[in-house]
Amino acid sequence: MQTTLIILKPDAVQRGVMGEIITRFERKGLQIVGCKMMRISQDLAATHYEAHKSKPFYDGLVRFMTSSPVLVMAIRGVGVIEISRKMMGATFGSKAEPGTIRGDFGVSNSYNLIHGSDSPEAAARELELFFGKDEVTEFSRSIDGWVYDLSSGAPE
Ligand code: 3AN
Repeated sequence: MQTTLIILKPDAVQRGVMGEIITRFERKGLQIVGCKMMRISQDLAATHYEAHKSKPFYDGLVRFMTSSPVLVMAIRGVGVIEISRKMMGATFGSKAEPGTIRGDFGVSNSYNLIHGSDSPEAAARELELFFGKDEVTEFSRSIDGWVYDLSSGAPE
């Protein structure tokens, strides 16, 4: 089991598509174990995107991410990092395949609706940045025996 950080960016919140995006994760069988709305501070945006500091799009990205509230989620599942990245689609809305979140909900290359951690190391770092310890709750779901084959003892 893995947990990843998903951010529904200001454009997803303002355009009123949070519910449709959350529904996709729920329908997939992934489990939301943390969820809150927040306004990202300059400091948090700078830390979160520090790897992109030298990029030409960095200032615009920080301005966008701090411009309006976001919805941050901790989402759990077997292989959730790879699965959620596939569900998000390519970085640019103009390039993302139909069927993906970015491919279905947007056309912009800057306003691309969603962030998802891209590795286990990034997920651990980003979850700690955005969530306090008691804000992510581990709980068992009665549907897990139908979402996963649990007959071997491990979810498959
Ligand atoms: P992804 O979110 O698909 O992992 P990254 O990690 O390459 O994409 O980039 C982080 C964020 O920076 C993206 N979500 C996107 O919002 C923004 N970004 C990346 N490349 C560009 C670009 N060329 N122009 C504008 N924004 C960009």
